[in-house]
Amino acid sequence: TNIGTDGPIRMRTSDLSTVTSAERAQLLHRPVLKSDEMISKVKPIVEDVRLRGDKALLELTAKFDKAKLTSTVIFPPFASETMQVEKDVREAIDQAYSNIRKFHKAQADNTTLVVETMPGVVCSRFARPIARVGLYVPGGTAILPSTALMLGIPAQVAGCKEIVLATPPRADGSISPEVMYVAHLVGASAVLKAGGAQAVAALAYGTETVPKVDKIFGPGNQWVTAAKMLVQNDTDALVSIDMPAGPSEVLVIADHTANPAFVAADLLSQAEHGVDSQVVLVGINLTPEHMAAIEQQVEEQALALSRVDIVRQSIGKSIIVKASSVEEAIAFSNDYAPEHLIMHLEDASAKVPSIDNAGSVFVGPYTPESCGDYASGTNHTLPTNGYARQFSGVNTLSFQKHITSQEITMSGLQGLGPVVATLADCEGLEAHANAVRIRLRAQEA
Ligand code: HSO
Ligand code: ZN
Repeated sequence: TNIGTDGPIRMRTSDLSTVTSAERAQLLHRPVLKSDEMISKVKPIVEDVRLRGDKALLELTAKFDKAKLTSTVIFPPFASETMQVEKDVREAIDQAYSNIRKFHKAQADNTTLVVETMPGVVCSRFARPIARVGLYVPGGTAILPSTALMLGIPAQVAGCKEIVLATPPRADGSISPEVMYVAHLVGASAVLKAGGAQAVAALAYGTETVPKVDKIFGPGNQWVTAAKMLVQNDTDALVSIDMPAGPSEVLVIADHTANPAFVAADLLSQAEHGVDSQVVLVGINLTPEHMAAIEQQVEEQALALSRVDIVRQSIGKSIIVKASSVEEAIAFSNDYAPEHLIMHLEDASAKVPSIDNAGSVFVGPYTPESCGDYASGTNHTLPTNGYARQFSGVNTLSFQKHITSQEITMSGLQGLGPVVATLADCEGLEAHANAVRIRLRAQEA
């Protein structure tokens, strides 16, 4: 196999012109997430935090994060020592903040939709922020201030009143200064020093010190994902979540114009996220030399990466799919519904209208996914696992909900009332019909 600590770093190849439909289905398939098993594992943790609050949270944080804390929540203003960031990093965060804010501010729904459906019958719809939101920023092998930006900015521009950012503390009990700096920028109302299922439980139920939230956002490992699914189904928690999450993915479509080094770099930027990362390359009529050049670039660039051991495993599980036309390649991608789709294609932007399913699309040779991951303006919290068929990535509307409203005039009711009374009679709901007829009779009198 390709999975080991040495040996070639290579992807498996399949050809769409020769695969059976069962093999094609297998190519589209993601590894099974053992969600039932994970839910039963997180259940006792979630219950513990629900019942024992802060005490449980502190014990679990000592156990899982090796951090001995006396309190788990910090409130603003955050001490400036906790957010000391190198100048170049601070400037980069500021530029990313500005771009992401611009794009997300433009998405906010500040309008009231008003439609007169019949004379005197006016229906409207307006948006309100979700009051209290919890943002989960993973810890683990990489610090992720970018995720704090991607979740915090839409919450801020949507006008959420309470923004609780949760992230696991380091063993010394601190939070990375970059994440603290972003918490400050996005106006977080509290930072919860906890991770995993225990953090999700604290956000869902609240504790003596942790504010309860209405919706929980953010990527995380299997524990976090399972905990989000569990609390979402608990009517006592009365909390919703952004979307189901799975390992991160990219699908790259490449034709004869594709630069092998660029394609390889894009595949590897996804592969380095974790051993479960899903990486797919769809090549359109690539010559054997072109394909070999890409594969060689993957290997060469991978060997120079500090995370080569992670990449070796994720690339080892990844696939190359040969297609014989752009249409065939895009049809495959639409069926796969990737989290990220990168198009290394001649006249790539002209092909975008045929994309039906993808979390976010990266068009042309100078648009690496990294730009969307960090700073161009789009969000990087995106549907994985094929959920791009029915889910959008996190956006400003994820932090708003809509209220509908209607106002009917006296003469409007004369027009609409009989319709409603007839339908109410038809459903056998007399009181409904009465609510209309009592008014119509009052008008006649
Ligand atoms: N590609 C990741 C997001 C990320 N990349 C964060 C770097 N930092 C999931 O969309
Ligand atoms: Zn990334």
